[in-house]
Amino acid sequence: MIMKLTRRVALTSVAAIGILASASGAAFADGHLLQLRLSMSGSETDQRSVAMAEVFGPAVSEFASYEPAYNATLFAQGTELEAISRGNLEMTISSAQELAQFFPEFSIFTAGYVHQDAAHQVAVFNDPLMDPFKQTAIDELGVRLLSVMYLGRRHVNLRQCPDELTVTTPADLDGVNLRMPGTDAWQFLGAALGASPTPMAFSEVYTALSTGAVDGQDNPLPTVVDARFYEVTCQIVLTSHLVDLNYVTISEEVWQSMAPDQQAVVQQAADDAAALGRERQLQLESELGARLEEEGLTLYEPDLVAFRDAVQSAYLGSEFAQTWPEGVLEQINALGN
Ligand code: KDO
Repeated sequence: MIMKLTRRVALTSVAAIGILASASGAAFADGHLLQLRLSMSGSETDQRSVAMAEVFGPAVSEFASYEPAYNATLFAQGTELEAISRGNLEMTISSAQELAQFFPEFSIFTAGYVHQDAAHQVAVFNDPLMDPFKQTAIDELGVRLLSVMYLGRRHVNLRQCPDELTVTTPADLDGVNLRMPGTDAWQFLGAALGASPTPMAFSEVYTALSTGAVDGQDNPLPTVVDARFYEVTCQIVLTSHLVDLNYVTISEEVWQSMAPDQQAVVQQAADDAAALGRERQLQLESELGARLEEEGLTLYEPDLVAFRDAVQSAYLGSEFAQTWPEGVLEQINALGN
């Protein structure tokens, strides 16, 4: 059963941050810098991190100190939104799957084979169809979605070599213990692919693959390289089952503590960082297949029609689909090719 998580914590006032912003927006009246800590489970070399550090941090530096924490060292994967809501964190790079824990209707953005590509993600995020979703996150959780970041096409990455297991259709994943991140929406996707999903934090995946605690994991090629999963796996089945995204998010209370021109700088900085990260991630995706083959992995496309049909029908018949606002799936589809 899908639980609608209610907002479990009341927003606390972020008194330390609520100091009056200057009229110029260049700095705060007392000269202090606004602390913007961003917690994420990705590494420092992940292109989303690099783009934020190269673009976002410098762009806001006149009035804010951008302080990223990588590899879930500040908050565990999946706990960041609640930390923002409680006033314990200012920013994160969140997934729709995590937002769906609070607001099940966000699961529409987690469904396999819905987003078509990076441009489609941007079109969806900037379309008025997103407005009620964004407003709900602000009103109910105190979290503002600033921009959409491209993570990439998720594929199935297995320890077994193709001579032990060749995957053509979802039926071939029957009994495969596939690590998926730990929320209902992620677990559903793993099951829709035909596998037996196991919830696990990103930081534990390398060890689990190397010991055989799981048979595989799913992530885009840049993540397979960045996290060195290629060292402990043998094949990548190019399912492209999810064109994955993250939202650059900020505490609404922090946002409201800023002057309008500071807000404009933060918004532009997030958009610019997302654009650079997207461009680089797309470039990496186009190059890394060859690199992974050099590392000894086998990459191949399965029967994509069989995967798409199975995954789409699993979603349409699910409790998730019942939470999707009327007509939004059609609007999303209309924004694609
Ligand atoms: C993962 O845990 O597999 C995932 O790819 C999920 C994403 O939403 C994102 O959180 C990502 O991990 C981390 O940022 C690590 O790259």
